[in-house]
Amino acid sequence: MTTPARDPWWLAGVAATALAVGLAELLAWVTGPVGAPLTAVGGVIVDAVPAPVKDAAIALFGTADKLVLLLVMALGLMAAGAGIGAAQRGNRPMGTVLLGVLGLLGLLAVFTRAGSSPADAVPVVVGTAAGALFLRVLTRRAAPQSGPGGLDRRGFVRLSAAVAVLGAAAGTAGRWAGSAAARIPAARELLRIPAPAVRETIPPGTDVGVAGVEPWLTPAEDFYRIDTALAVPRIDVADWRLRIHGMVDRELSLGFEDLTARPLLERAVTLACVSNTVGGDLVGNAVWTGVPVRELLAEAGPHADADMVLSTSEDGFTAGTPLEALTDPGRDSLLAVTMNGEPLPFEHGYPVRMVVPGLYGYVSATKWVVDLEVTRFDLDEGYWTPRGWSARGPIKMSSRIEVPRARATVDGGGTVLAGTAWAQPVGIAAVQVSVDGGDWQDAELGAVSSDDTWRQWVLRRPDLQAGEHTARVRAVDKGGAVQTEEEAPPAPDGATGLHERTFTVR
Ligand SMILES: Nc1nc2c(c(=O)[nH]1)N[C@H]1C(S)=C(S)[C@@H](COP(=O)(O)O)O[C@H]1N2
Ligand SMILES: [Mo]
Repeated sequence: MTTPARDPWWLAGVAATALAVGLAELLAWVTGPVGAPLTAVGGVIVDAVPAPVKDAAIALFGTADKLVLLLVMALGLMAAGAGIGAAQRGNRPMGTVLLGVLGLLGLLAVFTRAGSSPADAVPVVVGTAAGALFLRVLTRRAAPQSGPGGLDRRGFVRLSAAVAVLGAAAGTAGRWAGSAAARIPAARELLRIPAPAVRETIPPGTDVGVAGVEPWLTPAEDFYRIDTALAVPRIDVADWRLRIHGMVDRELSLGFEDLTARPLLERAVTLACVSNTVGGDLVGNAVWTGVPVRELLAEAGPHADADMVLSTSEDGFTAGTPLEALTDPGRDSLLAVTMNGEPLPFEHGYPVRMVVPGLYGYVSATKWVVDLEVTRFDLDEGYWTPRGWSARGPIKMSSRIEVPRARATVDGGGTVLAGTAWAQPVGIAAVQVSVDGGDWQDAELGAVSSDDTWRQWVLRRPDLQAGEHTARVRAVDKGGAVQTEEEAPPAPDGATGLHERTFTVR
């Protein structure tokens, strides 16, 4: 059986090829840029072209040289598609076979690229299969004996043209989205942020050296993450701007380089989430560098009757921070650009976030921050305030037992209790432990670089007898306040109560 000669099979071939390549480009947006066939084949061409030809192309087309290469490849693919269509007309499975060969060449190109993995085959394989399926469907329905469901010449042309346009649109969308998605992580890797003008001195002994206690400095990948973002914003530093406005004498607008050209301050600060329960893990300590917010506010000149700064993120989250927490010379509130020595991870606010010692994250730690509006608590409110959380959120003093683990069995004679306590920005003066309702005993404290971080503690109790024991912990801050044992849930302004652990001594 041959297909009717009246139909423009070259168009069907172009459509099948456009569908195959376009779908593959779209899928590569999901699976990663290495699997994009046009990029891979383009890379092979660029690698193969001799230097003088490359130089001539750049001289001729300038920065449009890549666009020209893409257009040339698109024209080449259309020619190949016309050939595939012609082959399908004359000798039915031949076009499908040629499309398969084209797909195989695409795959070979993908696997010559650096960093390719088996998953990068998916876009080309699925795209080629879709193109082949289209050819098969068209071949069946264009056959004269296919009956009522059959295609006449007009239907054949319409369907082919529609699929060709669909393929081209998918490819364009995939390349556009893929280039944006790949460019920004690459820019983050290459970002050079000046060294801080003022460094934090971290003394030895911040870690008390007990296995099982959270490290004093939390690695970024283990740092708790809380936000309302369904998709993590990916902001191009070149596009980032911060506007400072509202009740100020002078509005300010800064780009990323305007910000990092200022002297950067390095500070270790422990962040905590208001949703953290007593003994919970929505708390972490990192070293941040950034520009003190008070310096920018001083330039803007807040009005005397302002008492709040509403910070807004790129994705619309807002936090209302007391103005005095940002202008207080004794509290280094930062517009932070690094976390533990690296540009902020995307999840933690790249390229710029707020870090305010002593306030829960929901009223201060805006990630992906783009706007600071000086205002008043009686005029504006942050995202969580109308949702049942207090407008002001100072962090409540807390402490937890990390060792022994819950219901652990420990060897007698060497019982060690250890954990972490925090009371930023006042600072921890003492941590006390009571076992089985006995006297409160002072634990040994780890070193800290300031009062804005948590502090490790350890208490050795070799005297504990075999059997089950329950320990409770409480902190005392440098103002003399003792952590309350009164229990409160996280809402509306932070949990209270004492953490306890039950364990067995063998
Ligand atoms: N843009 C934005 N920033 C935000 C939030 C958010 O939902 N969106 N959540 C806040 C809350 S509730 C907390 S506890 C901290 C958590 O910061 P982290 O995810 O870096 O640990 O970010 C704050 N900043
Ligand atoms: Mo939070």
